Amino acid sequence: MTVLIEIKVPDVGNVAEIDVVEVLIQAGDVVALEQTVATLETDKASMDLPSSVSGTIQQVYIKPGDKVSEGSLIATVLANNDQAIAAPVPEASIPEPVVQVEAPVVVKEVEPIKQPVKTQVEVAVLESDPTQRKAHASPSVRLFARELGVDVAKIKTGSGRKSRILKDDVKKYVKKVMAEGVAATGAGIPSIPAVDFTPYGETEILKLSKIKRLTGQNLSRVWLNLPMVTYHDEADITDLEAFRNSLNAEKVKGEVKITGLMFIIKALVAAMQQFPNFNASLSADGESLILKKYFNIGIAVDTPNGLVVPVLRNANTKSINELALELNEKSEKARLGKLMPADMQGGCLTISSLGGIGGMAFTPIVNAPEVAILGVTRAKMQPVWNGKEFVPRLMLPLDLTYDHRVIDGAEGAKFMALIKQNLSDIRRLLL
Ligand code: CAO
Repeated sequence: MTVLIEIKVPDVGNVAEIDVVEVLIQAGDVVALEQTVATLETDKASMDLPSSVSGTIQQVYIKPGDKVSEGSLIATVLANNDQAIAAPVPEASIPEPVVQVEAPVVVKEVEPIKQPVKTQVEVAVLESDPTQRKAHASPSVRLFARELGVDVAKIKTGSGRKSRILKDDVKKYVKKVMAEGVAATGAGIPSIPAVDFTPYGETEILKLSKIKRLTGQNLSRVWLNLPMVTYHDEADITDLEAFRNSLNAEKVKGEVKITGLMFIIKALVAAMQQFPNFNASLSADGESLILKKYFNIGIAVDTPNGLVVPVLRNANTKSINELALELNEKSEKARLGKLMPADMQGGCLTISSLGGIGGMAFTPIVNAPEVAILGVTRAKMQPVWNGKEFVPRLMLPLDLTYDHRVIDGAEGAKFMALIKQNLSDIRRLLL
C-alpha cells in the first residue's frame, strides 16, 4: 500500500524568506531516501534539501527563484506505507546547512567593523561572483570546489542528473588540470578553446612525440616565469669565414668539417668569462645568483622527434676541432634518438643556430635555469660603409635573449658587443 507524503521546508532557524536556488526533481521522478530534491539558500547559509522518503514524485510545488518559508510545500511523494511508519514526520528532516565559507551577512552583521579587510574583500568577491552562484552544483559541491580553488563554472557539465556537477566531477577536473600542467592553466590564463575543424575539411590526428610534449611544457613554463628581452645585432665574419674555409680545405676526406658554430662557441665562452652573470642561474628563492665556474654549452639540435639540447662540457678547454667532432657525434646521436639524459644535463648557456637553414632574426626562448640563449641565423654578404665606401662584408645575425631579472639591458648589449668583436677578429680569443 502506498501513501502520499509531503516534503516541506523544515525549520531553518527563524528565517522569513528562503530562496529556491535549484529544483532537482520533477513529477514522475523516482527519488531515493536522502536524495537531494532542492537547493535552498538563506542569507546565512545554503543547504541541500534531502528527501525523507523514497518513492515517486507526484507533484512539485516550487521552482527556482521562488521564495519559501518554514512549512512551505516542496513536493508530494508517493511512498510505501511502511516508510511512512518508519518516517512518521512527513516533513523533510532538517538538513545540515552547508555554511558558505564566508557566510556573507553573518560576517557583516556580527562584526562589520572589526572584520579584517581581506575577509570583507572575499565576501564582496563571493557576493558578486555570479559564476559561483549559477553553477549547476549543490552547495556542498561548490564548497568542496572552493576549498580546492576550483571555479565550478569552468566544469561545463557534470555527471549527475541533468548534468549536475558532483564531487567526482570536481576531482576529475582537478586531475585533468594537473595533468595538463602549467601550459593549460598557467597563472589562471584562459585556455584556448577546443575547435571542431571537421566542418572546414578533412583532418588527421597526429600524436605529439614525447620530446615535443615535454619541450612544449618546458617552453610554456619558461615563457610564463621569465621576463625575457631579445637583443639583435650582426657580427662581421668575413675574415673568420676565409680562415674557416682554409682550415676545411686542409681536411682530408671523411674528416669532420668545421662550421662557423665552433667559433661562435669559442667567442661565447670568452664573453662568459668576462661577464660572469651570463654563466649563472637564479636561486629558487630569487634572492641570489649561483655563479658557475665551468663552461658547458648547450646546442639546440633539430631531430625528427623534436628539439633536443646536447651539452658540450668544458668548452673552454676544447679546441675547435674537438668541439666540431663532439658536436658531430652528439647531433648524430640526437637524430638517432640515442642521447642519454647525462648528454643533455649541466648546460650553462645555449646556442640555437638556424644558420644552416636561413633566417634574418628570431627570438629564441631561454633554456631556464640558464639566464640567456644565443640565436644565430644565416650569414649574408652585405654592403657595409667603412667610412669611405661600401665594401662587401659577410654579416652574421645574432639574437641574444636574456632573463631581465638577471641581466640588464646595457650588460646584454656589452656582452653581445664582445661576442661580435671576438668573431670579427678571432685572434682576440688568444688574449
Ligand atoms: N650562416 C651561413 N651558413 C651557415 C650558418 C650561418 N649562420 N650556419 C651554418 N651554415 C652552413 C654550414 O657552414 C654548413 O655549410 P656546408 O654544408 O657548406 O658546410 C651548412 O650551413 C649546414 O650546417 P649545419 O647546420 O649542419 O651545421 P652547424 O654546425 O651550423 O649546426 C646544428 C649544427 C646541430 C646546430 C644544426 O645541424 C641544427 O640542428 N640546427 C637546428 C637547430 C634548431 O632547430 N634550432 C631551433 C631552436 S628554436 O626552436
